[in-house]
Amino acid sequence: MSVVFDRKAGEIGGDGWNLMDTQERSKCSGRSRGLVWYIGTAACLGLLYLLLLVVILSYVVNNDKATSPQGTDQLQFFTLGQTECENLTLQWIQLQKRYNKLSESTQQLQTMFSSKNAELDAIRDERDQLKMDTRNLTKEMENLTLQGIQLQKRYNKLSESTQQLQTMFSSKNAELDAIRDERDQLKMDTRNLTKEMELLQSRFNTVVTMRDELQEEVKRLNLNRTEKLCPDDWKKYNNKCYYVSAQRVSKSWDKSKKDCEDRGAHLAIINSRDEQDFVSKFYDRTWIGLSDKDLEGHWKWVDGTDLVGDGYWQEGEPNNDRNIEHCAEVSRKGGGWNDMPCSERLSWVCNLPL
Ligand code: 2F8
Ligand code: CA
Repeated sequence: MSVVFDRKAGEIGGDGWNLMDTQERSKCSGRSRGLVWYIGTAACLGLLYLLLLVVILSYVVNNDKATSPQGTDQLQFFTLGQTECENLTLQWIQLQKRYNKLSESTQQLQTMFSSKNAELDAIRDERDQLKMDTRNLTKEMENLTLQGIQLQKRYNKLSESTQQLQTMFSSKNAELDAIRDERDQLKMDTRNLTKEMELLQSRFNTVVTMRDELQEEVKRLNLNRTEKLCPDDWKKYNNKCYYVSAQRVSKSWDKSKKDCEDRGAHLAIINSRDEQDFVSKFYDRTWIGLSDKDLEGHWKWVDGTDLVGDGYWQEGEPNNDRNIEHCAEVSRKGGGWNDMPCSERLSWVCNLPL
């Protein structure tokens, strides 16, 4: 007898199984009903064998009544019945053994079935978990895809900006290179000019020395003369020589002072009304050698002597207008003095006693 396990239905089938009708099979279906079914089958088979035994015995009795003498017949019948009974007992024992084996197989199958069922449940759980994981992963993947798209957009924008910056950087670099070249050129020019200036300064110093020597020589020669003379283009007035700046040339007070000193004289020092009138007639406005640069209100001449007396100030002067007037000019307006900002550019007059 073979036994088959139907995984789908969870039922057990086989040769004995097929002996049952459909209704009985459905009654006996299911895991717990297998054992009952086998016991039922065995009982049915037992009953069948008993029935068969009764039928055979009755057949033998009837047949012997018709064919054989009475005493011999009874003995033969008994012998036959005993043999048949022994056969049936043997068959019953074999059937019992097969039933036991079948029970064992059923139990094993039952165990296997339970273990397989547990395995199946575990696999189902695993599958469900995997399904859930897959769903989560799909969602995550969708999110990541969205993020990826946004990231790509940002990357593209960043790339554009980088490119623009790169372009700007290149242009600035070129500009920087040009400026560097220019700077280097200017440095070289400055070096050359410095050298040239040093050369000119040295020449100028030589010329100044020569001029001073010549002026000394003129002074020495003049001392020996009975009639003292002023240099060419200078004016002589009351034992003083006067240099009057050229027309349309103007300088600040300090530069005018320096010019006079370079000529071996000083910015005009005025000691009398007569001299004041003489100086005021050359130009509308003229620097003279008087200032209060060192101390406000303390007027001094360029030779370091203080202004003695009231001087020849115009009315209301010196007024140190806007607190920036520290140098004196002669202006034709009344011919008197006025204090002015020293940076003002005016004509100037130098003088030098003979
Ligand atoms: O420019 C400065 C000058 O301005 C006037 O003269 C035009 C002032 N005179 C008066 O206020 C009367 C100067 O004092 C001044 O120096
Ligand atoms: Ca003034």
